[in-house]
Formats: sequence, C-alpha cells, structure tokens
Amino acid sequence: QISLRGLPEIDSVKEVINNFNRHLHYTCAKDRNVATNKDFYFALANTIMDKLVGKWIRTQQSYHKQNVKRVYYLSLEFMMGRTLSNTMINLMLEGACDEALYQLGLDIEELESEEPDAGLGNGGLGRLAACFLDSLATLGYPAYGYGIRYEHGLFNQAIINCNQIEKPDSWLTYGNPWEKARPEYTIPVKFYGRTQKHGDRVEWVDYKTVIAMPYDTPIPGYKTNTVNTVRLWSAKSPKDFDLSYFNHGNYIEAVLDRNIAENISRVLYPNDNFFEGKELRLKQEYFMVAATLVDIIRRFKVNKTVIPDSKEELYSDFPDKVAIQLNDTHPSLAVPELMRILVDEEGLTWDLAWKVCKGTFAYTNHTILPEALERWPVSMIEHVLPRHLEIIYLINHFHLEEVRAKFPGDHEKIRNMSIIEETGEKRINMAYLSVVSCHTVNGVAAIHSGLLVTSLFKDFFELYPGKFQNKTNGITPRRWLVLCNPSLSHLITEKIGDEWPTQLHQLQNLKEFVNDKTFLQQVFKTKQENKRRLAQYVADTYGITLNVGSMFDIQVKRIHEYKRQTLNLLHVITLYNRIKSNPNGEFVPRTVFFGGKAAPGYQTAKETVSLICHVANVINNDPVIGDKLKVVFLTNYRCSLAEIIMPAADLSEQISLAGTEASGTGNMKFMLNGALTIGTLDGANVEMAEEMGMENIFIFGMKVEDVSRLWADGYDTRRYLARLPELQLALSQIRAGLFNPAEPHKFSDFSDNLIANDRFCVIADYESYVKCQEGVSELYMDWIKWTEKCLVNIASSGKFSSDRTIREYADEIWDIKPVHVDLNP
Ligand code: DL6
Repeated sequence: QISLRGLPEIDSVKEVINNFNRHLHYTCAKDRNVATNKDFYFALANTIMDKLVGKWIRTQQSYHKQNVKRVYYLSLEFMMGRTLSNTMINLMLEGACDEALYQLGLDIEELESEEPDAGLGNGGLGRLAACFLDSLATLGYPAYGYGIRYEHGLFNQAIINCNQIEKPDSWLTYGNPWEKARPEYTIPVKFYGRTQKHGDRVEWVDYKTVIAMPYDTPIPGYKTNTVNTVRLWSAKSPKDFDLSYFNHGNYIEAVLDRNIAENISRVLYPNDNFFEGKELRLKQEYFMVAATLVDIIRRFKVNKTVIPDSKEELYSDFPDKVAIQLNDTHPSLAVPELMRILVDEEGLTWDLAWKVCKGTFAYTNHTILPEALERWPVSMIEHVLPRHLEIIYLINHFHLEEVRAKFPGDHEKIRNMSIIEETGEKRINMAYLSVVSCHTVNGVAAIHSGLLVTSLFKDFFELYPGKFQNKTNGITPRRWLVLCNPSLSHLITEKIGDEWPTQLHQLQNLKEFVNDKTFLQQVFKTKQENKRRLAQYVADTYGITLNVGSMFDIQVKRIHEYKRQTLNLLHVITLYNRIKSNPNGEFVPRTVFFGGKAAPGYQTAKETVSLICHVANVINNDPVIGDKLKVVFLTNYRCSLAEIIMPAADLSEQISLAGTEASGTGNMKFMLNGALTIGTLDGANVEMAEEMGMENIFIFGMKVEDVSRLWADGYDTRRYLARLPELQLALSQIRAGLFNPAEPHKFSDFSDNLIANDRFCVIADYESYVKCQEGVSELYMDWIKWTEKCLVNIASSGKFSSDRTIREYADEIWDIKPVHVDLNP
C-alpha cells in the first residue's frame, strides 16, 4: 500500500517517546499526572524542534560556505497558521509521532489543536508569503523571510447578537516553541530628529532610537535537508529611552514609558486592501526594513573573503549576492533606507548607490483598488523620517528628468508620473516610488498584471516596458492537500504515486480515471467524510445540525464590498423566497457557509457580517425551509479553520467584480480539494478556467470590458431592478427588517446604499449569477457528472502550486539557484 506517511520505524518511535518524556520533564517541568494537553503539545513541539536544529544549522552553513546569492522576502505580513503538523509532515515524522503518542495514550489531534495560529497577516497577501516560504525551502532556495513579530496578530472574531466583536489575539501568551530569540543580533533603529549638512555629507541628528530584537523560526522544506529562516523583529525600548524622566529622578515614569517604543511591534493593523495612514504603521514599516537592511548588509559583508580596496568595490557585487522582494509597497521604505545607508553612512556616490538599489529590489503589486494604495503624507514622513524624505525628493528629481527626456513638453505626464502628489495634501505615492526604484514589477495573476500596465502603471509601462512581469500566485500543496486532506491525498497517492506533492503537474495523470466509476465513488466518499467533519465542527460550535447530503456552498475570505458577499446573500434570500412560495417544490438542498473577518473600522463590511447572521437565524429556524436551505456563518475564519473547510466544499464562491480581485488564492485551495467553482472572470479564476476548461467551472457575470462599458454608458441600478422582481423583493425585505424584526431599520441604509451607489455592480451581475447557480444545482443532482468535474478540477490544479510560482520568481526575477545541503559534508 502506497502512502505519503510511510511506516514508522520502531527506533524513531522510541526516540520520539524518549524525547517527548524528556521535554515534558525538563522543559515543561511536569509529570504525567499534572500535565495538561498544552504541556503535551509543548513537549511534542520541542521534540520536533530538536529534529530541525541540525538541518537548520547545516543549511545556513552551506549558504555561507558556498557564498550563494540569497533572496530576502520582505513582508509586513506572514500568516503562518499552525506549525506542528506541517513540520511533522515536512520532516516525515508524522508516522512516528502518531505511533509514539498512541503508545503514550495521547490523542495527537487534540494536541495539535492546542497550538494557536500564528496569524500575523490579514488575508491573501500574508498567506501567500507563508506558502512562498514553504516552497522556497522545499525547492532548496537560499531564502529568508523578514517581518514583524507582532505581539498580537489579526484579532479574533466573535459574533454576539449578530454583530462582529473583535478580541485581541494573544498568540504568545503561553510562549512559542518554534522561535529562537537572537539578542546578539539586536539592531538600533532611528526615528524623528532632523538632518544636518556638512558640505556634501548629510547627517541625521537628534533622533530617537528603538531596538529591534530578532526572533528566528525555522522553515523546513518537504522531504529535504533545507531549513530556511524567517526572522521577525520585536521592538525593545533602549536602556535610555527617555532620559528626561531619569534625569528628573522619575524612575517609575521612565520605566513605564518604555512601552511607547515597544508599541511598534504590538499589533498587526487589521486592514485588508485598505490603506490607513497612521503614524504607528509608518513606524512599523520603517522599523522592519531598517533592521532588515542592517542584517542583510552584515551577512553580505561576512561573506566577503577578500577585503575590498574601497566601498565602491565592496558594494559592486551586492546585486549579485542579494535579491530583495518587496511584498507590496509596505516594505518600500527599504529603497530610501538603502540609499541612505550607502550614501550617508558608506560614502558611495548617489549614482553608484542608485545602481545598487535598482539591481537589488523587485516589487510585487497585489491590488489596484485605489483605497489600498499607500500614499503617505509628506508632512508625516518629514516628521518621522526627515532624511528619507530628502532622499525620496532626490529620487523623484532624477526620475522626472528621465520622464521629461522621454516625453518632452508633456507637463500632464510629468505631473501624473511624479512620486510626489501635489494636489491636495502632498503625498508620496509608494507604488510609484517602487516602480521607479525596482528592476522588476510584477502582478499576481495574468489578468491583474495586464491591468497594471494598461491602467495603474500605464505611463510607467511606456517608460520602462521591460520592467513588468506576471507571476501568477500559487499555494503550497503540502499544507493545502497533504496536511488538510489526508484521505484525498491517500487516494491520489494510490493512483499516481507519491511524487505529486512536489510535482503537482502529475495530478494530470488522474484524468485517466474520470470514467472509472469506482474511483469516482472513492472521491465522492472522501468528500462526504470531509463534509461530515465540518458538519461535526458546526454542530459542536453552533449547535446547528447540517444535512451532509446538501450541497456545501462556501464563501470564505475577508469581508469586502469588492468580494461581493452581498451578491451571495441576495441569492440565498432568493432561494429562501422561492422555497417559501413553493414549499412542496423540488429543491436541491444547500448549506451556504460564509466566513471572514471585517476590518474593525469598515462599517459596511461589519453590517454585511451582521446581515448574514440575521438572515441565517431566520432561515435556519423557519420550519417551512427545513433541510432545504441552511446558512452558517463560520466565526473567526483563520488558517487552521480553513484546513477543515477547504476539503469539505462542494462549491467555491469566487464572485468578485471582474477587475477587482488581483488573484485570489482561496480559489486555488478549493480547486485542489475537489470543489467546483462559481466565479467571475477575475484574478486567477481566469487561469483556472483555462487549465480545466470552461465546461468544468461555472463562470458568470460581466468581464472587465463589460464593466468599463457599463460605467461609460452610465450605470443605473434601477433599470436592472425594474425587470428583476426577485431582486426587488429581496432588497425590500432587507430594507423592511424582515430578517431582524427587533430592529427593523438596521439595514434600511444598507439596502438603499446598494441601490444608490453600487460600486461593485452587485445588481448588474445578479441575474447572471442566479441563473448560473441554477446550473450548479442541476448538475449537483447527478453525483457522477459532478464528481467527474471535481476530478478534472483536481487534475488541472498543477499550475497553482506555489513551487511553480517560486521557480518563476527565482529564474525570471531573482536569478538564484537551489543549494544542495549535505548533512555530513
Ligand atoms: O497576492 C496575494 C493576494 C491576492 O491573491 C488577492 O487577490 C489580493 O486581494 C491580495 N492583496 C492584498 C493587498 N493588500 N494590500 N496592499 O492583500 O493579495
């Protein structure tokens, strides 16, 4: 029998048991009688961590000895989720640990659920960074992730009386067994102050200092010796944080005040696709890049075998040894910071420093939504980072010289392309700064990269046509199939062997079995098991009993108007009304799941959550509806919950307005786990459809060109409503408070606003969506045809492995090569 897990060897089981007991005793200082599941989790985590250390050290030694070019992935977000099971899988210790814990009389799944998610991200962008780390290590690339060790990750969501309540995520309360503090590498980071000129030289004076303390987490590759590092910075107050208090003898005040400096790494800003120009956020961004660059330069220098004659010579091969990827513009202050270090501290000429920067940095854009683009007020940068503002002005000066040379006399172009926006409050456009300073700019799906060069960066594309690329996102098949869906993984392995987790294109070989009824039955059965698991979770958590024979129709992602949870809800209300008006009619039973967090300050998103919960309450308690329709809001959607949801979906909702979702990665997770997609031609849905064929996906709605035409012709929602009585009814029910009779006016504005200002064209796409859903229901009645398509979906998902994405970045942007790590050199 082929299995991904392999059979546990007796010696390794014994070793796990011995080390587990040792850690329980010496690390946790507990005996079996008083130990809790938390203690057992820690004992196991430490046991696994021990197994990593040797490979981790060897990997770093190999990079050093071979003096290879490294890539540095700079990101304000890493949504790592849980580490324990992923590490056991990648180290091939799963079988041994299962057996060991069984022999110890412990339930490994219970221990796994003790681990809090490391939720240091908002959504797609942060999870992408985590998938990339897994692929980089699996493929053996010399890579480092750099970010912030937020004391509080993304808030925990509770729903109380149908309203979202945010609770702090204190993921570090019990300690983090996966990290190693490195106080020996702390770095001072400066803020505020002013600049002083000494002839040509500029000095930054009167600044305040905060200390950046690194914490390293190992990132093991799947079945390899490579263990890379993600280094997260924590803010520490310097000893003399506020001398004035000490000088006045106010010792207590002085100690209390240290919190101000340490607030920098206190909490993740909870916005997804939204820019909130807060000073503390600006300080977080600078704090991360300043500490990281010192670290990168230190490592670069350590690797020099001969002492160069001059600073020019020293830095001449920097871009041959260092590639820095900016995960959106959040870390883009790295550009002026590297310029500052090279020019002010190292004494390089501007031109040489600029050449080094351009050879080093590359930038990924993750959104074209205008409200998400970072545009920092000049006044704020001037206050917090006075020297950087001067440098940005200089970069802009040279950039505009180039623009003038290319488009002589075109003043509008010059104004439009300036990094400094002059209309209204002066602001720095960080996307423009990044485009100007980086050698490569990429979007995250073909359609998105296309839109970048035709809209957001159109003028820049004319100036530097060779700079723009596409790198379609991907997901790691280790977490998103091997880990989360063992039964499907097992089934696949039985059919096509065990190499697919690192060679995802091999899933193609499953296409041979689309007409194999026994196999289809097995795939169907696996889905049912996974649905049962989710249903059990729902029963345990909310006391709602689900019909696992119903279609599990799922939309999980951040709550955002552009993602159009409202469109989905309007369909739900339409189904409800149809059942109510024909209670004895034939309906394909559905359970519609929603899940996702609304940013705490995003009123419309919070109202959407609330409305979903109210609608769910009414539908779920209506005896006429019974098992035909259920609505579940899955609270606190996060990585570990996604691992239960993805395998259990029949239908994946990817229904953003065309041209708004840069890529999406949830869409890929569902596809890989054998859900069918209903979606628009947006983001990576387009490429998914190409891979599987239009006959295997439910595409509806306007295309990007249709949306442009709609707005150009003047979009009037009332014209649509006039011929859509079911939509009218649903909106009027929301307006009248049918779903929340206790507060009947709660959603009047919600409904009115949608009609008055339907920015994301929910009303225009409703008809096509509902019709498409009818096709979905019809197909669902035929389990064989449905499952055939599921299988084609799984078999076509090879392209969406993040291994493919990372290879493309490595070859086409970073120019880095894999390194072989020998454990016994
Ligand atoms: O590229 C990762 C992910 C995409 O899959 C999503 O489509 C996109 O919305 C998301 N973008 C952001 C932008 N945040 N900012 N700035 O999260 O990136």
